[in-house]
Amino acid sequence: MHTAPRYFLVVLAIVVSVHYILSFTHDGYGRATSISRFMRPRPDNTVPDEYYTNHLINSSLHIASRGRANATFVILARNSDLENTVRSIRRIEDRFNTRHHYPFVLLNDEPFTEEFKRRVSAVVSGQIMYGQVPREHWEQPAWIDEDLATKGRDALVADNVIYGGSVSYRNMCRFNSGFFFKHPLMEQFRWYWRIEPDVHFHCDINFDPFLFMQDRNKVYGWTITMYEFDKTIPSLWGHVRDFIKLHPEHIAKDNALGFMTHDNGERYNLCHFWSNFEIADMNFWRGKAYQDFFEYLDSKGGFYYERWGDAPVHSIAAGLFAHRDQLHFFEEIGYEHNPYTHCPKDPDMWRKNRCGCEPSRSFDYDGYSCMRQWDEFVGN
Ligand SMILES: Nc1nc2c(ncn2[C@@H]2O[C@H](COP(=O)(O)OP(=O)(O)OP(=O)(O)O)[C@@H](O)[C@H]2O)c(=O)[nH]1
Ligand SMILES: *[C@@H]1O[C@H](CO)[C@@H](O)[C@H](O)[C@H]1NC(C)=O
Ligand SMILES: [Mg+2]
Repeated sequence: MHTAPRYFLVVLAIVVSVHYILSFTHDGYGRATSISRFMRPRPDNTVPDEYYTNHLINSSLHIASRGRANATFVILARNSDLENTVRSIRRIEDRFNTRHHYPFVLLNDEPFTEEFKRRVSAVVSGQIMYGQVPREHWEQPAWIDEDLATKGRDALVADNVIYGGSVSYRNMCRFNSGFFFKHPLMEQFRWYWRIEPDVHFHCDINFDPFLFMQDRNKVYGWTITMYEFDKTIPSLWGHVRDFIKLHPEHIAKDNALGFMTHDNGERYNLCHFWSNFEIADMNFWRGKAYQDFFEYLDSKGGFYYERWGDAPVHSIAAGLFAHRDQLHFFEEIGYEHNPYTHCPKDPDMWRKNRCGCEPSRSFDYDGYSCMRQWDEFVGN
C-alpha cells in the first residue's frame, strides 16, 4: 500500500541526483548557466599566470624577462586624426607599453605633417616610424569600372549604409585587407597590433600578447566579434565558396568555418572579428593561401562595387586557412572602439587587471554580438 509514494521517492531521488551530476559536470566551464559563465573564465581561453609580469601574481619570472617579440604596433591615420591618435597611444602606453617599449609604425596615404610627428613622437616609450602608403596600395585600380562603382556607391547611399558613398573608406578597407603588411616599414616585423585613433584600453595588460601568440602558435587575436552589414558584402560569400572549390589545398583541416556558417558553408552568418583591434601574424597574410585569396577577391572588384570591409575579409580568411585553435579571443584585454566595449566579466580577472570598464555593459552578449556563436563553436 506504500508502493506509490515509495516509487515517487525513488524517482525523485534519481531526478535530484541526475540533476546534481549534470550541474556538477557543467559547472564552471559549461555553458549550462549564465551564472557559471559570469563567474569563471573560459578554459584554455585565458592567458596563464606565468605570462604575467606583475610579481604579485607571477610565479615563474623567466617568461616575464624574455624580451620582445618581433612585433610592432601599427596605426593608419590622417593628419586630422592627430588628437585621437595621441589619445590612443597614451592609453596603450599607460596600460601596457611603458613596460615593453614596442615600436609604433604610423601610416598615412599622405605625408604626415611635422606637427603630427612632433606630437605623436612625444607620447611613445619606444621607437616610432612614419610611412606613406604607396599610391598603388591605396587608390582605386584603373581597371575598376567607374560607372559600376558609382552605381554601387549610390545604391548604398540610398540605403543609408554607413560610409556607403565614400571612396576613401573603400581604399582604406582594401589597404587593410591586402597591403599594410607589405609596407617596407612593416616588412621587417612578423607580428602586429592594430590600433585606431581614439580607442580605449580599459585594463592593465600585464602580459605580453605577442609572446603568448608566438608560444601558442596563434595566428589571429581579437576582442570583439559581431555581425557585418549584409548590404556591404552581397556577393562576397559566393566568391569565397568559388575560391574554396578552386583552391581546396588552402583550406585548413581543422578550420573555424563552423563559426561563420551553420549549414556547412552554404550561407554566411555574417559573424566576423572587429578588425580595428587585431593582434596577428603578418606571415599568415603574406603566405600563399591568403595571397591567393586576396588576389582572387580583389579581382572581383567588390571592394569598390560593393563595400567589402577588411574585417570580414580577414575573419573569413582566418576561419578558412588557420587551425581553429590558432584564433584567439583575448578575454582579459578590456577594449573600446566607439560604440562597443569588451570588458572582462570574470570578477577576479577584472580586479586583477585594474579594469576601469563596467562588466555589465560589455558587448559580449549583446544582441548584435557573435560571442554566442563563438562559445557554441569552441564548445564552451
Ligand atoms: N590615412 C588615412 N587613414 C584613414 C582614412 N580613412 C580611414 N583611415 C584610418 O583607417 C582606420 C579606420 O577608419 P575609421 O574612420 O576609424 O573607420 P571605422 O572604424 O570603420 O569607423 P568609425 O571609427 O566608427 O568612424 C582608422 O585608423 C582611420 O584613421 C584615410 O582616408 N586616410
Ligand atoms: C622579423 O620578422 C620578419 C618577417 O618574418 C623577418 O623578415 C625578420 O627577419 C624578423 N626579424 C628578426 C630580428 O627576427
Ligand atoms: Mg575606427
